[in-house]
Amino acid sequence: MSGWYGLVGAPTDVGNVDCGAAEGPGALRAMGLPRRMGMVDRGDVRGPAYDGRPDATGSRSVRETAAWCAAVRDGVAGVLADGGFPLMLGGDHAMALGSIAAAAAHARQEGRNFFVLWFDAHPDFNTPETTPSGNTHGYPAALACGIGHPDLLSVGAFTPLIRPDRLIQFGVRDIDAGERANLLRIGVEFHEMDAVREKGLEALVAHTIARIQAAGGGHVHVSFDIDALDPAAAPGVGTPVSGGLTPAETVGAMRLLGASGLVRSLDIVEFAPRHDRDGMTALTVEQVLAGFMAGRTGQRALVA
Ligand code: B3U
Ligand code: MN
Ligand code: MN
Repeated sequence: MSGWYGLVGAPTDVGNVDCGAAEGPGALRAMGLPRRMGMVDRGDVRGPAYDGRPDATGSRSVRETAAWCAAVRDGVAGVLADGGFPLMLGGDHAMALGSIAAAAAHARQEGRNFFVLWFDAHPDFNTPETTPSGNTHGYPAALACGIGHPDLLSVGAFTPLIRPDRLIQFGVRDIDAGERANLLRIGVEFHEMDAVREKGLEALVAHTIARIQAAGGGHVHVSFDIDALDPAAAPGVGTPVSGGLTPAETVGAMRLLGASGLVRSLDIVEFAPRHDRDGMTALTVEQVLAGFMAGRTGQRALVA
């Protein structure tokens, strides 16, 4: 179990024009979060500026997204190679393609099953054929499952990076029609908010952990989009959707995930400080992270 957290910043909103997520890592550093939480700050990766001109598929900033994701992939791979626990701080959610490419390669190299748990108001399961916006932050989960723009699929050393039945989504509530068809066709398990309300987030996550353990465990990557949370608690995002997760249930679920000992890499994305109110979103992010870390420490104490 890796004892240190390696922060990899990806300050960009190349996946959604000027949504404000580029300012996320800098704002959290200015508030002292990485230091307070004892993280090793490996700095920011860099990449090209946003280009709003759509390509032949109608997608925007594909080349730029691919360059950023390759840099994120290498930054996250570096932390894993050095024996740390990578925390990728976005940036928009397109960056998850880079961290998942690194995590999937690491899992394969270590001979572990690979799972991704996706917390988000949006499934991010569009392809160039189904996107209503052309924004690449609507693509990464589909790309990880092997469908989408070829210039983005090539960020990973292999494709698909995840077996679609090993991607599980929680809290989704804003799903485009073509995107829903993609999810159903590919066979992704997605828990919409009505299911979360009915069964409880912690119960759903506990069930998922048990299922992964029954499958022999593995490397679980958690990709957490801040807009999974209800905007009342986390208004600092570019695309808020009402009716989301409460901080309390999210902290509980993250604590369970930490304590499972299965999670080996994490993304926190889409924090847009310019939309925050009185630092509420930053505080919620810190609570969610603290819950995860506390679960993990408890797990280590049990094992030791
Ligand atoms: N599904 C829409 C909107 C969206 C996706 N991710 C966010 N918004 N944050 C799209 O553009 O693909
Ligand atoms: Mn997302
Ligand atoms: Mn989202």
